[in-house]
Order: sequence, then C-alpha cells, then structure tokens
Amino acid sequence: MHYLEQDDPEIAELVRREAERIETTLNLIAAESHTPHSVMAALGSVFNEKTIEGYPGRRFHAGCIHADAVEELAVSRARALFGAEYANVQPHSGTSANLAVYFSLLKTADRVLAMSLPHGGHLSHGHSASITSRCFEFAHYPVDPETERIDYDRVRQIAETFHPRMIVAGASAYPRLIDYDRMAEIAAGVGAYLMADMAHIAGLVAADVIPSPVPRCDVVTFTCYKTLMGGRGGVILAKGAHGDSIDRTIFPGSQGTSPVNAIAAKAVTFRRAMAPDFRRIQAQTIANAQHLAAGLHARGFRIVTGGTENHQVIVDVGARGLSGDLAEKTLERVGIIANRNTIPSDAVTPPSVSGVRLGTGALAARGMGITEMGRVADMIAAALMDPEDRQRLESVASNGRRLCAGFPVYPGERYDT
Ligand code: DSN
Repeated sequence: MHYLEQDDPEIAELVRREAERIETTLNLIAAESHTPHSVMAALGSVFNEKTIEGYPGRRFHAGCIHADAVEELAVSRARALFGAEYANVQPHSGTSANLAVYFSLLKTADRVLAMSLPHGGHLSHGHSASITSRCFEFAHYPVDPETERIDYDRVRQIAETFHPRMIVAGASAYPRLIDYDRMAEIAAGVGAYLMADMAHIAGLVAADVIPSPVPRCDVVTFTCYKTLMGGRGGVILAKGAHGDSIDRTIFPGSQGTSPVNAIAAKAVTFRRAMAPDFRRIQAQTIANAQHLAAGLHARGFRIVTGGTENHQVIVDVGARGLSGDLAEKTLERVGIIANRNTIPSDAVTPPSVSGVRLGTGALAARGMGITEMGRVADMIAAALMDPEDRQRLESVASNGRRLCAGFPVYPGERYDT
C-alpha cells in the first residue's frame, strides 16, 4: 500500500474502500471466497514480470529457471491434490479452460450435451451468447421440473438421440451433488467424452467432503477463486492421453504467455488445500449452507430442490412476490451481498429472474458457523419482508455490521500506508 499510495493515491483509496467493503458486508456470492495473504503475496510478486511462452524445459524465452520450478510445483500439486494423471495450470480463466478442452478433444461443429443455463449450467457450456455455441453444436439437458434435480434418464434419452461427442457435467447454480458414475455410464453408452466443470465445488472436492469427478471423467476443469479460496485463473485436469493435445491447445493454440504470478498463486492454493484447516473450512461451508437453507425454509422461503448438498442455496424469492433483481438490491442495501439467479421454473430471461443464489464459502472462510447462519437467515428474512421499510432495513444493516465486526477477514494493519 505504501508504494501504491505514492504512485496512485486514487487506486490506493479504492483498494482501502474495497477492503472496508469486504470487512463490513456478508459475502454470499457463491462464486467468491476470501483469499489468504500468502496467495495475495504470490499474486503481487516479482513473477508478474516473467514472460514464459511454452512449458517448463521448453520455453521460448530465457531466464525461466525459477518460473519453470513454479509451474512444475503447481502441476505436481494439482495432480496430487485431485489424483489426476495430467494437469495444465496455464488457463487464464474457467472459460479459457473450457474452450481449450472443447478444441482439444473435438472437431469444430462436433456435438456437445450440457446442462441448460437457466437450469444451472454455465455460459461456456454452449449458451447462445457464448462463442462456444458458434464453434460446436450444443444441446442442453434440463432438470426435472418437480424435483429440480438432474433427471439422468432424461439425460440418457437426449444423449441417445443427439449423439454428442462430449457430455458436460457441471453447473454454476445447482445445489445438489452430481452422480458422475451415472454420467460416465451415459457418456460411455453413446461413445462420448465426459467432461466435468467443477469450478464452483473445487474446494469441496479438494477437501474430499463431496465426491470427486476426476476418476470418472476424461477431463475436469475448474477455477481457483471460488470454494478453493485461491487467486483468479483456470486449471485443466485430464487423463494422461489427452495431455499433449490440451497443452498444444492452451499454448500456442489459444493463449500466449501465462502469468507466472497467477501460476505461483495456484501452487500456494493447492498446498493450502492439503492442510487440515482447509478441510475444516470446506466441511463448515456445507454445514453452513444446509443450516442457512433450513433457516430460510423455516422462515417461509421456498428453497430450490428443497435444500443443498454443497455450498449453494438457491432461494425462490418469486414465490414471495419478489423479483431476484429486487431481492439482490434489497440485500445489498443491508450489507448482504448475493446475486440474482434464474431458477428452473423461470419462464422469463435475465435480468428479470425469480431466484437468489447464496453461497457460504466466504462466510465459512472468515470463521462463521451455524450459529451465525441462523442470524444471517433472520437478517435475509427481515430484509425481504418489505424492501420499502427503511427503518427495518437500517436495523438489519446494523445487525450485519455487528456480526461482521466479530469475524474480521483481514485482521491487522494490512491496508494502512
Ligand atoms: N461462473 C460465474 C458464477 O457462477 O457466478 C462466475 O465465476
């Protein structure tokens, strides 16, 4: 902060304000967590300066001796953490990783079957707004309209008529476990590759508190900054046989140099994910989500799928006469940060959606447990009771600030100059 203040006081001030925002609000964004100092240190290190096209031992620039060691550590730790034959730690993001997988294993215009976006899938799984849909022919499987869970018989049925070359298992808004055994059987039955996008649940998988897709899939992609609590960026895990092709598709196929500071941060993230404390946080994340879901249900909210088995709770605020948009804005007014989300029954398209997606990774990372989830459920219920009741909203906001003060994210003087 000292150097930033000298060179750019405006950005320094924004960093301080963002740190204050993080400290004083309850982060329920399912795609975020809090990043430890060690990961931040790697991200802000001199490795930012290094250009490293290629792979360790076969670079297109000199001076890579330490960068090579960083990448080798990141790769070996990723493989050990997830039990994978192959890892590529260079993807800039989850979407870059997914694109690289499609272009490695498929030919342009090949067919892919993935989960529908409004039912929980992701843009990079072939949504019409994504470049992925222009390069490959996607079909999408829905969830069951009653249970709101994946209907594996329906997935099989679609696969048998669509004949995909690849099936994607994975979601950005799905609070239930995915049965990778069944997905693998379906993929094998139609001769398709099985890819899992475990971006949201990578921390839970690393800690072994939910089943891993790695043993049953040809390829698994993920990002490091959600439940995994790391820096930004993507990773690809795969069976060894796909390694050469994926390497070539990442570099030189779709990326130039990869940021060594981000790769170093990934290495630190994987090491931290092997520690007992990390496992405790991940187990707490799920316990918190289940407690929050039960608490909101008890306060009259309909929870999509009736509960959760991971870090996500998807609330049907439409059933209470609210739009997801209004709920998101009202919660932000009281310092509860979440995002509006489609729910399976939504007939409308974003931004007018009737769900709110809550994730408990960040609250568990700052030390909150089930007692605090009861208080958070109370606050959400009170805030959403009447978004026009300014007095009530102020009282909820002040409860939230008190709760945050007891669970500092970044204790100490870190943001002083
Ligand atoms: N995949 C997006 C989300 O789930 O919010 C961003 O990471």
